Amino acid sequence: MKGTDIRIREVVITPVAFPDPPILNSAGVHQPWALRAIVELRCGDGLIGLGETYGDAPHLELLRSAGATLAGLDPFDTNGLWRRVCEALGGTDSPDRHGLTGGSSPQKTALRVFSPFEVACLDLQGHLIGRPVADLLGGAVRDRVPFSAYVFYKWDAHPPADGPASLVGALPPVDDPYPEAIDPAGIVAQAHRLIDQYGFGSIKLKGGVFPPDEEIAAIRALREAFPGLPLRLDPNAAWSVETSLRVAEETDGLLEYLEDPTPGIPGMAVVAAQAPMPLATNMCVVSPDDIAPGFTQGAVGVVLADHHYWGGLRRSAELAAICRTWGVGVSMHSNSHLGISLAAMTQLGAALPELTYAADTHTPWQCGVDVLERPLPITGGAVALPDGPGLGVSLDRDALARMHENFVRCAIRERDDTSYRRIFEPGYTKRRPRW
Ligand code: GKR
Ligand code: MG
Repeated sequence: MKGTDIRIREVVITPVAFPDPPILNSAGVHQPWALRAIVELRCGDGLIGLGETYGDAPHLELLRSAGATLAGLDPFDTNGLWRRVCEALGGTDSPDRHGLTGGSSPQKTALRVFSPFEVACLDLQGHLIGRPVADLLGGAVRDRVPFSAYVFYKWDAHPPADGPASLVGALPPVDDPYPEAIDPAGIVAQAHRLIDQYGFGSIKLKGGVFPPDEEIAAIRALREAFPGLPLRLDPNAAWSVETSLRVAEETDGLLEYLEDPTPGIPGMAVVAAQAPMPLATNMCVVSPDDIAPGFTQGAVGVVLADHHYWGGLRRSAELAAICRTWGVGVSMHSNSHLGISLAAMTQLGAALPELTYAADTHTPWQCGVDVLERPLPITGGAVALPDGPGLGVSLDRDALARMHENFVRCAIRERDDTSYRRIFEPGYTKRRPRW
């Protein structure tokens, strides 16, 4: 390292778009393109650190203003990074519109903007010392990180983009191997496909789409089809406390955890006090300020860490340590993402003694598209910690350029599952709780 100028010289933020199948949740349906931003921190000697984050327009604007202050920063100085990001944002509070990861605050906004830069700094640090990021997080406690099959209710295909649907711009070329799934048989068939291809050892059903009894029937069908696999159900706060308690009772013995059945810490606490299984969350304990109320009220038994909004990998490890102190389990949350995020989750998951459950990932829903030269494969339901230094992945510049071109040409600038669904069902609204 001696003689190398390791300071950051250039920050490059590239927004990209990739095809996203029409999968359903309690907010609506996924738009035809998912947006991400790829962050590159370039320092002396041509070294590049990579990060990945959301690609929505308001977030991009904040990334750019924070990124503009980073020249000259030492990539080992992540405290200095935090200071610069906070100064650049000046207390901005930028909520995400889909609301699937809880409320917003200036602190949560800063943690979200900081995250991809922190990951890129850790990637650089790893390259500089020739060690994987997991070593910078305390060392690997496992060499394979387990992920679960993420099963979604789904339309067969995006409706044709004429008439009002032209608002989203040209539809991506169809390369979606997953047929319609709107009932228990469709859900079981999709789970079989995911498990056959990736070997997942647990299953999460994204609920909150159909009336609860239909989703309970889907869980029963999954239990029958996969007697040995742990199951989870996540309706993204679509149910009242009363409905949540009924579903919890009816799924007794079927679920390893029930995720965000109802909105808010107080409601979750009432359900948690009576439910026979632990409650998990990526909606009510979603930032440092939520930890004390969430844990003292006993609202959750499992937190789904997500480095994209918990402030990067080190702060996610801190969150896991706090969970350990409180006897709360740890899993990992996912939104549509690409391979840099999967690599970051793998490095973190490898180094977290507290990871008590297989993590979520949307990777299969990318349908093979990525910005990486060699995306990390999921085999036997897990991702092996890569051998190389840093995150262990490198950019495919041609793919990055193509996916940036997708971004420029598609008309989507913010994730908005509700407005997209409303194009096809004019009366559709997002209601939490809905049942
Ligand atoms: O991608 O539709 C989706 C999911 O519903 C996602 O947005 C959620 O944030 O997967 C997430 C969850 O666990 O709530
Ligand atoms: Mg969830």
